[in-house]
Amino acid sequence: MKLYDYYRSSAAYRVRLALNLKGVAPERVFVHLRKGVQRTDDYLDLNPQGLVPALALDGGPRLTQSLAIVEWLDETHPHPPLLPGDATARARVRAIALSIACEIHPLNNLRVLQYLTGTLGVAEAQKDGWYRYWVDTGFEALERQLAREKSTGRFCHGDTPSLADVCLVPQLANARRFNVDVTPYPTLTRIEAACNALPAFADAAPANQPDAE
Ligand SMILES: N[C@@H](CCC(=O)N[C@@H](CS)C(=O)NCC(=O)O)C(=O)O
Repeated sequence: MKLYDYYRSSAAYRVRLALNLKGVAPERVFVHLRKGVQRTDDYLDLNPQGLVPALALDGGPRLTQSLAIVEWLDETHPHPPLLPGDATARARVRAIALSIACEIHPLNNLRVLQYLTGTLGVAEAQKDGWYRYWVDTGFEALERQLAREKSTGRFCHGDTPSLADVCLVPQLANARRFNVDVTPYPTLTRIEAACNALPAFADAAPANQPDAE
């Protein structure tokens, strides 16, 4: 297995977390997003979307989209599970994960921010305002949800890490990089601290990757 990765990519960070939790260590290939390697013919041949992560499986198949990769890992390496056994609980965990992966992350992706400043000529300060606005909108809703729901435990769902935590921790790391004030989100940061106390989370952090700059 080969993971196409970039230390600062929060979508790749989700997959690194899931791999570490499962104890799976694929070969790593680093795709330098700031240098545009994701838009080269070689990489587009691997993933026509020009996004990381991608996971090339032995024998040929290539998986893309972080949540699809994490669910594939969960199905092929069931222990420890990243989704609960109960269908209603599974829907809750997926909803939390999707509230980050679909409602926050795509609006703040590198190519979106580059389109704002490059094509539309938006100033850096306005771009940063855009970034913070969409993070705050998503985090406010998630904080309200997690603070009031009884299924929230030490982690987003109960007392073991799940797909939801695998999405939350990278998004918080990304928010801090853009100087978002996370103090209004005490439940999210409490869960983040519980996650980061685990070696699987600490080892997947951007600063601890071989391609970190
Ligand atoms: N929905 C995709 C998002 C992947 C994605 O947006 N990756 C970013 C890094 S976090 C990327 O490769 N960006 C390259 C670019 O914007 O040019 C997933 O979950 O895998």
